[in-house]
Amino acid sequence: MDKKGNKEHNVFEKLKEFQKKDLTHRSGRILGSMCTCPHEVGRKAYSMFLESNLGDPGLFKGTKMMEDEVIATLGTLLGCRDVFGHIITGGTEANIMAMRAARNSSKIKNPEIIVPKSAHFSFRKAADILRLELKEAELDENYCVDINSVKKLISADTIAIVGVAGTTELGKIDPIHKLSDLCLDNDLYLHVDAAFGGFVIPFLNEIGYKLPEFDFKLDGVCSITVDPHKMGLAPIPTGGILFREKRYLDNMSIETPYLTEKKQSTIVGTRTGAAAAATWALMKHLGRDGYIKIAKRCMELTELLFKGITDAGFEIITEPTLNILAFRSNEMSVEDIYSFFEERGWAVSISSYPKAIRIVVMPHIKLEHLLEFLKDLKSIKKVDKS
Ligand code: 0PR
Repeated sequence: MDKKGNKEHNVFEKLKEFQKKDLTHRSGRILGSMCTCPHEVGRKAYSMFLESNLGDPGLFKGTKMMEDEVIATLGTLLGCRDVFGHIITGGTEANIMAMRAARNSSKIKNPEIIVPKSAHFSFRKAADILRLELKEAELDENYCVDINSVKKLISADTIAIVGVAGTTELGKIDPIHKLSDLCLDNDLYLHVDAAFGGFVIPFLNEIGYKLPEFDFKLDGVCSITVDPHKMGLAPIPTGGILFREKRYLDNMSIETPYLTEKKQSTIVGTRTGAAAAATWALMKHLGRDGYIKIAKRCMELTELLFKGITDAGFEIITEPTLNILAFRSNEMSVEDIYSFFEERGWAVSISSYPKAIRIVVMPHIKLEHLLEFLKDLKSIKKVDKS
C-alpha cells in the first residue's frame, strides 16, 4: 500500500484501465456464462443496502424482513409458500448447505450421496468439505439421470440424492418425480439443484411449455437451490437455498454468543443484505409477467440459434429444453472451433459430456449478437478448407 493516499480521480483512472481488460455482458460476446447484466432495479436496490449485514440480522431488521419475504416468494414460485431458507452467495454455497443439512439430519457414520454425472462441481466441493462419499449416477440417452443407475447406487450409507433442474452443461431437467418417489420409499433426503432452472421453468410452464415438475409440489423434495444471480437478473453474489422443514436449518445451526441472533445456519457469517434487497426489488418490479417475458425471449432466441446452427451443418447434441445448447462438428475438433471463436472475440464454453461447444442464451444476448455469431459460424468451414 502507498504511504500517502492518491487522488480519487487518479484511482478511478486506474480502475478504468483494469475494467477495460474485462469482457462485458452488454457487448453480447459472452455466450458461455450463466451470469448476465444485472437489471438496473437490482443494481439500485443493491447499492442502497451496501452496509446491511444479514449475519447480524437484529441490527438490520428491515433487511431481514426482506429476506424472509424473498424466501416466501421463492417458495411460492417453487410449490410451497411456507419454506425456510436464506439468500446467500450462490449455487455452490446453497448446495453445500443442502448437503450439510442432509448429513447433520442423519446418524450414518460414513455418509454417501448420489448425484447425477451431470451435477455441478459444487457437489464435489461439498463432498470434500463434509467428508461425504460421492457416487455418480449414469445419464440416459437424453442426458437426464438414469433412475435405475440411481437405484443401484443406493446403499445403507446413502444419506441424500441430488437431482438437477437445468443442468449446467445442457440445461436438462432430471426426472425429479421419480427421484421423489424413490426417496420417499427409501426414507432419503432429496435435494434439487435448480440454480439455473428455478428462475426459468416455472415461468415457461405458465405459458404452456409443459416442462416436468421439479419443485416442492413433489412430496419427496426436501430442499431446492435457486439462484437469483443467474436467470433472476440480480447482481452477483445472490444465491438462494430453500428447505421444506425448519429442522434442516436447526440441525446445522451453530450458537453465536454475541450476535443479535442466537444461532446461525449459514456457512458465511457476515453476509450481504444487498443481495436480498436486490432480489426483493426485482421480483416486485418485474413480477411474474416480467420474468415470463425474459424467459420466453431467451427460449425464442435459443430456438433461432438451434435452427441456425443446424442449417450451418453442425450437429446439435440434444434439442434444447431450456436456454442452453451445445453443438459440434464432424469435420473440426471442438478445441479448433473454440479457438476460431476466441480469435473473433467470442467467449463460448466447452461442455464435457459429450465434448461440445456450449452456449447459454442469457438475457443480455440480443438477436443481432446471435446473427453475427451465426455469420461467423457459417464462415468456419470456408476457413477450415482454405
Ligand atoms: N448449480 C448449477 C446447476 C450451476 O449451473 C451452477 C453454476 C452452480 C450450481 C454453482 O453456482 P455458483 O457458481 O453461483 O456458485 N453454473 C455456472 C457454471 O459453472 C456458473 C458460471 C457462471 C460459470 C458464469 C462461468 C461463468 O462465466 O457453468
